[in-house]
Amino acid sequence: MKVYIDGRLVDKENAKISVLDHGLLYGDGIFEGIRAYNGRVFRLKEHLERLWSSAKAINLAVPIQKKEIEKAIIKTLLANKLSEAYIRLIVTRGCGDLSIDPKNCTMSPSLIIIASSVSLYPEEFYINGMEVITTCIRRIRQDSLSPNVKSLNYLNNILAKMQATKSGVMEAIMLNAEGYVVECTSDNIFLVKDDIVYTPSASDGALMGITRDTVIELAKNKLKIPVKEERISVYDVYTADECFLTGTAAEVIPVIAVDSRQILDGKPGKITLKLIEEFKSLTRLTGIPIK
Ligand code: PXG
Repeated sequence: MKVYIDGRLVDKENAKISVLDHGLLYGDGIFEGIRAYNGRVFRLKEHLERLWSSAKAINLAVPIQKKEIEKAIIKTLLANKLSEAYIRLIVTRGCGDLSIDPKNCTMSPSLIIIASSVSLYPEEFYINGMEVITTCIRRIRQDSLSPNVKSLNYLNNILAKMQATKSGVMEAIMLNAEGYVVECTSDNIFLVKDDIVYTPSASDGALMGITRDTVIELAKNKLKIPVKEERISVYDVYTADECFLTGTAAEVIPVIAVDSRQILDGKPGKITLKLIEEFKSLTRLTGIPIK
């Protein structure tokens, strides 16, 4: 595997950064998870815009221009001979000293691109659905840190993920400080009730996921189903007709049980399955071509 670091493609064994990089010392940095399908990078413009917004929010200067990052991603995919890939883009704060203040980070931020073939969940889950739990770990309040900053510090989501794993499932629903459903540890959440699609709104602290946006568009424009961005309670989840999760790594995945309660008859819902199909065909046909 070849990894891109600051303009160079190196073997993964040599893909190293300094122990004094604040990305490592404090989780001070940002990332994006992107996918390539069928030789095309899906929604690259949106991912780069979100990266730039994350950078702006934490006052970090991305070391190269968007067009250059696009070229670097393509170069990395070609070097690894990948046409279907999960791409991780990382920008660290850079090297400093042992104080949290980034003013001492005199070296420029590092840009890292890792591309590999990855599937987050077993194939079987996409056909038969998956079970999730509600975690007691709350999402960080958005008045402390916006969920839209995709920072290198994912500890609260990691704690929630660990709780899911300990409980024998692979994903957990996270609530905000008020106790309303926000999203999962690395996916957005959707419900279907009486042929209307619901998802938590930005004001409840959900990350404005790029897959979330794509699915909202597909539901509205392709399936002609209304979508409401609304406050959702755990009760709403338990009593929904359908539930599914979205994320770049997860794509669109049906949920069939939450906290040991079956969602309707415990099978992936009709609208969920249609959205999975629409998502699959869209991702194969759109995006920035690799060659
Ligand atoms: N919510 C959170 C908290 C996320 O971290 C999403 C929703 C989905 O957003 P997109 O734009 O990808 O549709 C994410 C996605 C992984 C992984 O390896 C994914 C994410 C973060 C960390 C790991 O699956 N982000």
